[in-house]
Amino acid sequence: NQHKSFVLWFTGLSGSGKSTIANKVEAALFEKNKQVYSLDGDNIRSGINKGLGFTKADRYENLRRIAEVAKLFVDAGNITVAAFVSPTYKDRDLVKNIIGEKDFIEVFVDTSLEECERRDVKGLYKKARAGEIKNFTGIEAPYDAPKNPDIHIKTEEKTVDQAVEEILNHINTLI
Ligand code: GGZ
Repeated sequence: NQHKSFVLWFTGLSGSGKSTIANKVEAALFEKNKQVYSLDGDNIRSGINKGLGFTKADRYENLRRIAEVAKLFVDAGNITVAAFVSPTYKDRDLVKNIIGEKDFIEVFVDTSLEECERRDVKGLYKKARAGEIKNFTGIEAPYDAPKNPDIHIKTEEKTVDQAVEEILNHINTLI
C-alpha cells in the first residue's frame, strides 16, 4: 500500500455533481486497496462545523477547518477526497496554502449554473430564487470559476464514469 498521500479537492456549484463524482473516485480507490477517506458536508457541517452558515466569513472558516483536517488525514497517509463548493479564489488559495501546494490537486466540476438550476436535484435553486435561502452560490453569492485547475471536468460533455476515469488517469502515477 505504498502510495503518495494527497488531497483531491473538488470545487463547483451546488448540484454540479461534485459528491457523485467524488464518491465514485473514493470507491474506485478503495477497490484498489488504497487508504482513502472522504470529507463532505455530511460529516463536516453536521459535526466540527456545526453552527457555521453560508456568509462569506462562515464559508471561509468552514473551509479553513476542513483544510486543516484534510492536512491531518494526509499526514496520516490517506488519499483525501474533499467536495465543497469552495466558491472564491480566496477560499481556495487558503485551502491550498494550508494543505500545501504539492499535496493539493484541484478538481473543477464544471457544470453551468443553467444546468445546475435545471437539474435542481434538491430544490435549493428554486428556494434561492424565491428568497427562501440567502447567499446561495450562483444566485446571490459569487462562484469564481477556477482559471487553472489541475483537472477540469465538463460534466455536460461526459458521463460520471468518464469523469472518474479522467481523475484516476491523472493520479495514476501517484498511486
Ligand atoms: C450554497 C448552500 C447554501 C448556500 C445551503 N449556498 O447541493 P448541496 O446543498 O448538498 O451543497 C450545498 C452545500 C454547500 O456547503 P459547502 O460546505 O460545500 O459550502 S462552502 O464550501 O461554500 O462552505 C447546498 C447547501 O450546502 N447549501 N445553503 N447559501 N450552498
